[in-house]
Formats: sequence, structure tokens, C-alpha cells
Amino acid sequence: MAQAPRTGIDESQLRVGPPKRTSVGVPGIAHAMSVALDQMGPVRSARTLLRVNQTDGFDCPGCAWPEKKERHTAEFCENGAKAVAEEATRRRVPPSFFVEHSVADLRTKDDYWLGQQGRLAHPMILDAGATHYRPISWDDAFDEIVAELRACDPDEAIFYTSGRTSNEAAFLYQLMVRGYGTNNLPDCSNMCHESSGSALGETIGIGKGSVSLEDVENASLLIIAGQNPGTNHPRMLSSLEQAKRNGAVIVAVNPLPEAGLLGFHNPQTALGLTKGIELADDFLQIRLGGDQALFQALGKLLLEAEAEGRATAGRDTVLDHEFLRSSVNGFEEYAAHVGALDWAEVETATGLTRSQIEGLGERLLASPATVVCWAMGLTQHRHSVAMLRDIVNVLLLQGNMGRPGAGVCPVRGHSNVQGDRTMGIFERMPASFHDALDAEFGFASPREPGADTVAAIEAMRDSRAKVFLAMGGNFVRATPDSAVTEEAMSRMRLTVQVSTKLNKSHAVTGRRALILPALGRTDRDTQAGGDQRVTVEDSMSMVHASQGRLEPPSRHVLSEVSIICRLAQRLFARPEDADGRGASTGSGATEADGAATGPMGGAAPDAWRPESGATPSVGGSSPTHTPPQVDWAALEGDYRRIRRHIEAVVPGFTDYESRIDEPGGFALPHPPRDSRTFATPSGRAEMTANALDYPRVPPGRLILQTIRSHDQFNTTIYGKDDRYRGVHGGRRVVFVHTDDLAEAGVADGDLVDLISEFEGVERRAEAFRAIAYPTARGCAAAYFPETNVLVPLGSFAETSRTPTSKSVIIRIEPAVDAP
Ligand SMILES: Nc1nc2c(c(=O)[nH]1)N[C@H]1C(S)=C(S)[C@@H](COP(=O)(O)OP(=O)(O)OC[C@H]3O[C@@H](n4cnc5c(=O)[nH]c(N)nc54)[C@H](O)[C@@H]3O)O[C@H]1N2
Ligand SMILES: Nc1nc2c(c(=O)[nH]1)N[C@H]1C(S)=C(S)[C@@H](COP(=O)(O)OP(=O)(O)OC[C@H]3O[C@@H](n4cnc5c(=O)[nH]c(N)nc54)[C@H](O)[C@@H]3O)O[C@H]1N2
Ligand SMILES: [Mo]
Repeated sequence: MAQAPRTGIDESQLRVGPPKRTSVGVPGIAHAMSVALDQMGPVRSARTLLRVNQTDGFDCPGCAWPEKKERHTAEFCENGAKAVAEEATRRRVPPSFFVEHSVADLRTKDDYWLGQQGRLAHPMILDAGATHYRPISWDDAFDEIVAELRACDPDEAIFYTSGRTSNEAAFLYQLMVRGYGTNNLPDCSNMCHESSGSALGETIGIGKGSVSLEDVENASLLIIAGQNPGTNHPRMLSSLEQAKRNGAVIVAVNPLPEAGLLGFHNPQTALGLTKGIELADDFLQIRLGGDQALFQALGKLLLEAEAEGRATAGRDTVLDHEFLRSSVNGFEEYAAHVGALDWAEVETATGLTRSQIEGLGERLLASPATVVCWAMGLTQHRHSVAMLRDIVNVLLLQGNMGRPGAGVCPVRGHSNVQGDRTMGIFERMPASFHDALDAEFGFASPREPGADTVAAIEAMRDSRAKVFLAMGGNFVRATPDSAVTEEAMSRMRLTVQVSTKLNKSHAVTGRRALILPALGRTDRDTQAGGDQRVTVEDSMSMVHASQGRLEPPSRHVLSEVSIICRLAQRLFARPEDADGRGASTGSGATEADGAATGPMGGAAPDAWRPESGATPSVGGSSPTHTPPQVDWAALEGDYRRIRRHIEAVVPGFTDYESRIDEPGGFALPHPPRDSRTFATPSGRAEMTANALDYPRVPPGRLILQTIRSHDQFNTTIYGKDDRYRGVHGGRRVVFVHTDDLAEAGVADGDLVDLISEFEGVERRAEAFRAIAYPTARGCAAAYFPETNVLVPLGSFAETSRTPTSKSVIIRIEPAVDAP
């Protein structure tokens, strides 16, 4: 095992070569193994990697692409192996590390250096005015949090979640937060697939994808728009390869010629190692944000083909008339709307020719079953929700919903981001969820919607929030407008990070800060009731169990469930309950069973009052509501009890415990997929007429998308390369079309500053190497989180309020400090 690096990334070592056309294969596996050996050593590497995504193993902490029923011995991809290695690393961040490094020192380190230091091993506190974190006991840490929470109005506290949190932890977390009295539950989904949830919820009545893995493999046409699976969902490539072998046509829609989409060497088949397969039959190099125009044009073409008496393969007509009649609203308005579409505008918006779009129209006609897949390329624009509604429109026309091989496939990011939502991590859950929660736990959850990510940052910026707690993630780096967000964070009275690894959010803190080290997926989680498993939900609504088996990083690290249970127990303790420490102090929980025996079993109404006498400064009165009736210690001791509560509250979890014993788990209900029914207010799928939008880029400006390199997982930077795009040894690069570089008077390799322009305010990211790259004209690309300084907090998608990370208007200038 290699030592953690002593320095961060030295951008002067950057080397740039040509981009690749195919992905994975032998170099991918070799690279994954070298990362694993570096972090874990040989024995732990073998033991760990062989358990990824096995039915009795742990769920890969990488992406949310589902597993097949029959598993390979090594059911992981290069980037899954990297995600596992980062978590299962043997490097540690012990208390002595914080003696050596002040917070000011940590602030100067880059994301790569921070992440490479290893697993957090002890709870730490940063006192007001202190320069260094010091170790703290768990009990004292919880007391500090409770004191601050009691001193503020519940709506002045923000509770963030990242998407790795298990169903069990997520469910208890939202219960604690709602019991405390707020819906301020922003999550990474607000920055991720919120637009998908909004558009699908409105149109098909459920904010989740409608396809199964079999549907993807049996589709006749797969349109993959705004997604880079070769890097971000490598296991998806095996499904695409299978689809291809089954005769599917694959069309990639992307401003960048991404290696994984164009060609693929499957490391899991003997053939794949040598020969590889061309995946995409067509590549439409679209302009950033042009997809709404593309799909409206496709709808128009289908309607014209219908008028000409043509037909979709396998049917007498182009349109699925019976389905439209029985199950869909809004056809007439939609048809009139796209009928009036102007081709010149479509060509401007997309940068594609009419004949290219007609080519895809022909492919739609030739396909009896079409799936559209997408990820961040379609969700992070101002008009993303309308764009996605227009995708649904096109699919509905041909009845491509709730049929084998057809439907919508938003490909999720974090491994349990979808499950967290199902569990109630959402600032505005439907009334039915609140009703069930209240009935199960005998309390009245607050019904006022809470803050999403953008609103949370605004509240912190404007001093309307005082306490920030994060269940995982890296809030200051993942969010837009870094300078604004960092300043907002520093206004907090207390910031708390429940984390596995060190990151920038531990260095940019409130007046006081806590780091609470948590177990990850790969770690053994032993409680009073024995070794525990947790459950997660993948991108296709499959719920399955996950059990880690590695020795935890230290005996001072707790599971997320433990952390929540112990915190909640204190938070809801009556002052006379001897400060509520009770059973949670030791290594495990009580053996108590049933809800009646725990410390809160018999809590009287209005038991919850601030004990410190501090008066909340906003909102006036102290909360006096009844807390949820929960035996937190019992739940901590045996997670099956948590699952019983979930079963009672969340639809679709009947026989939860026995169904996760099945290999592969079980599918949650999805009305369009299961029965072609739609739980919208009208009971029908909704076609919508959406005003056409696309980014208008002023002359001399570019539109910038902020993306992931091959060596990162969001804000965790595994390494310094982006192999498929030909970048090695550095990250501060901006990909620009050769002609756009020439127009800007910049030569390939020059150092430039990126200046974003939004509503008269400029934001600057300095010293990026300009790379002449085959991207669409006018469309630049650079990596996040380095470019988050450029994404304005006030620029977000309509309806979903997702920051517009894929459409930032910029100009490029020779770098101020260039030699
Ligand atoms: N290894 C690894 N795996 C990951 C992650 C990671 O960081 N590393 N992150 C996880 C998470 S949380 C998520 S959400 C997913 C993200 O998965 P992706 O969405 O694949 O990630 P991005 O790097 O944001 O890539 C966006 C893609 O969309 C294209 N694109 C951008 N704008 C447009 C547009 O307007 N139209 C079209 N048609 N295309 C566009 C870009 O060129 C790029 O190919 O991956 C998950 N998996
Ligand atoms: N400009 C720009 N910004 C973006 C995006 C973009 O494309 N462009 N993408 C957005 C998207 S899609 C997303 S999902 C967000 C991601 O936002 P986040 O989810 O907040 O960020 P991550 O980088 O995934 O969080 C990594 C940290 O999570 C902690 N962690 C990892 N595993 C665990 C665990 O099991 N338990 C606990 N408690 N902690 C854990 C580690 O400490 C690690 O440092 O970023 C968004 N930001
Ligand atoms: Mo994401």
C-alpha cells in the first residue's frame, strides 16, 4: 500500500494527447487494479473487489446502474473499483493529523490531496476561534449539536443528504429532522436528477425511470442523450453491448464525442478483451441545451409521417392511437404546437442539420420499441424540465411507455440517491407520506415545504439559517457559486459533517464545526443485535440488501444509523431524563425490543422544549410539539426494526425483510411500467406543449458545461487523468472547438481565465489550459468542482431549481498571470 501523496496536483505537469474512441478493456482493468493496490494492498483488494455487487456482498458505492440477476465473479467496473478502493483504503486520518494540519492549512489543499489522506477515524470538533480541530467524545459531540439545535428555530437548521446514505439511515434521518420540526432537507438530487423527477412526475405520475434492465437490453432503438456512461456508468456499457447483440440501434446525442458511447471493449467477455464493439450507430453532435429543439423536431416529424400515411415498425400507423385515446391527455395542443415549429430555429438551437434530425426520425419509425436514456447533460439547464417533458411527448406518440423494450431511463448518479428520495429525503414530500409517517410515529410532522439546495444556500447567506448538518457529501464543493457558498457556510453557528473521507467542507466551516466519522458500504456494521445489513434502491427501482464485511477504520467510527439514533435520542429527551444519554453511550444499543421500552416510549405531549433557556431569534416561540414516538436505541440495535417501520410508511415495501433475501431483491411499484397506468391528477399521461427554449449565447461568448473527468467521483478526485479525453497529470483545462479558439485569439495550450457573465455580475476562474477539442461549436467544457465558482447561485432550472451547471455563459481571456 502506498503512502498518501504529500502534495496536491501540480498543473505544470499537464500533458494532453488525442481523445480516445473506445473505452474500458485491458487498460481500464489494469488501472483499476493499480488504484486498488495503492489504497488497500493485495489481500484486501482481492477480498473486497470480489464482493462488490455480489448478492451476499455490498452494493458498489459508485453509480446507481442496476445489477443483472446472474452475476459475474468480478461484478465491478474500473470506476466502481476506484470508488471501492477510496472507501476501503487502509490510510487513516487520526486525531494527530489535525494537530499537524490547521484548518487554515487544510483550506489551501486541493480536493485530490484531501481525499487521498484516508478514512476519518475519530470525531473531531473545531471550537470557536480555534485554529485546529481537537478530538471529542461522541457523547459530547451529540450534546453540542443538541444545544445548538435547541437554541434555534427548527427552520433555521439545514439538514443536507448526499446519495450514498442507506434506506435505513435516510428514513431515520428524515424522521428525526421532521420530528425536530422542519422540512429543510436539501439533497444532492436537487443538483442532479431533480429535473427528471419534476418532468416525469408531471407527465407520467411518477418521478422515476420506467424501464428495467431487460427493457434496455431488448430495446430496438436506444437514444442516449446528455450522458457519458464510459466514465460515469461503465456497467451500463455491458447492457448496451447486450442490446446491440440483440439488434438494437444506438444513437448518441452529445456535444462531446465520448469514448464509451462510440465504442466499447467489454472486459468481462473474452471477445471484449481483444475485439471490442462499435456501440453508437449515429452520433448527433448537438449544441449544449439544444435537446428540447431536437425532440420537438422529432415529434413534428412523427406527426408528418403519420399524415403521409406511413407507419411505425410493427403497426399500421405511426402513432399508437389506441394508447393515446385511452391513456393520454394533451395530444391536440402538442400537435398544433410542434406543427408550427420553425426548422431554422431548430438548426440554430441544435447545431444539427435538418437531414441529421430526419435520420433519427427515420430510426424512430423503424423502431417498435424505443428507450431514451439521459443524465446530467439534460437536467442541468434552465429549460431542463421542459426539455424532458418533450422527450416524454415523443415517447408517448408511439406508445413507448409501459411496454417491453420501451420507456424513459433517467440514469441516476449516486448509488442510493433514488432510495433516499423514496425514504422521504425531500423538502416537499406529498401529504400521503406525511400522513403515514405521522400515523406510524404518533406526531405531527411539519407540512410547510422546506429549503432545497439553492434555498438553503440563500438562507445561510442571508443569516436565516444557523446550523448546518450534512449526512455525507461535500456541500461547499458540490454546490454552485463557490465563493458565495463558502461565505454562507462561514456564517453558521455550527456546521456538522457526517463523513467517511476528508473534504473541503471540513475546512470551510461555521463558527464551530464537527466532523463525525461514519462507516461506509464496505465496512462491517455490528450492533447489539449482531451484524447488520442495509438496503438501497437502484436507478430502476430495484431494492436490494448490502452488507459490508471489512474491519471498520477504527473503533471510534459509527454507522450513520447509530449516529442518527443517538443524536435523536438526545434531541428528543425531556430535560428531566438526565440529558438523555441512557443506553447509547457504549459500543452498542440496548437489547430492548418494541416501541414501549425505549427512553421515548411513553413521552408525554409537549415534552420537547429547549432546555438551555436560549430564545430562538427568529420565529418567536419554542417548538412545543410532540416528538415522534420512537425507540431509537432499539432501532439502532437491529435494523430489521427500521425496515418494519419503513414497510408501514412507504408503499411498495410489503414483506421487506423476506424480499431482500431474494437474490437481486425486489422491484418497487411503478404504475406506467407495471400496468400502463398514470397516477397524475387526471389519471392519464400528460402530453405538454412547451415553449421552445435554448441558450442564447451573445457574440464572442461560449457556453460552458461543467463535467466529470474519468478520475473523479463528483468532488472526490481519485487521480489526475481523464484518459479517454487525452488529459494527463492535471485538471485545469477547458475544451474548446478549434474555430472558437481561433475566434477568441487563443492558441491551443494557452493559459486562459474563464469569466462567467450573469445578470451583469462577473465570476472568474483563473489559469485554465485551453485545449482544442472536437466539441460542438460554441460549446466549451471544463471539470467541476474547479469551475463551480462560475455557476451563479441565481441561475437554476425552472420548476426543479437545479443549478444550470451545463449552461454557463463565459468568455475566455488570456490568463491574468500568464507568463
Ligand atoms: N466515475 C464516476 N461515476 C459517476 C460519477 C462520477 O463523478 N464519477 N458521478 C455520479 C453522479 S452523482 C451522476 S449524477 C452521474 C453523472 O453522469 P453524467 O451525466 O454522464 O456526468 P457528466 O460528467 O456531468 O456528463 C454529462 C454528459 O452530458 C453531455 N452533455 C452536457 N450538456 C449536454 C446537452 O445540453 N445536451 C446533450 N445531449 N448532452 C449534454 C456531456 O458532454 C457529458 O457527456 O454519474 C454518476 N457516476
Ligand atoms: N458544476 C457542477 N456541480 C455539480 C455537478 C455538475 O455536474 N457540475 N453535479 C452535481 C451532482 S449530479 C451531484 S449528485 C452533486 C454531488 O454532491 P455530493 O453528494 O455532496 O458530493 P460528493 O462529492 O459525492 O460527496 C463526497 C463526500 O461524501 C462523503 N461520503 C462518501 N461516502 C459516504 C458514506 O457512505 N457516508 C457518509 N456519511 N459520507 C460519505 C465523503 O466524505 C466524501 O468526501 O454535485 C453536483 N454539483
Ligand atoms: Mo448526481
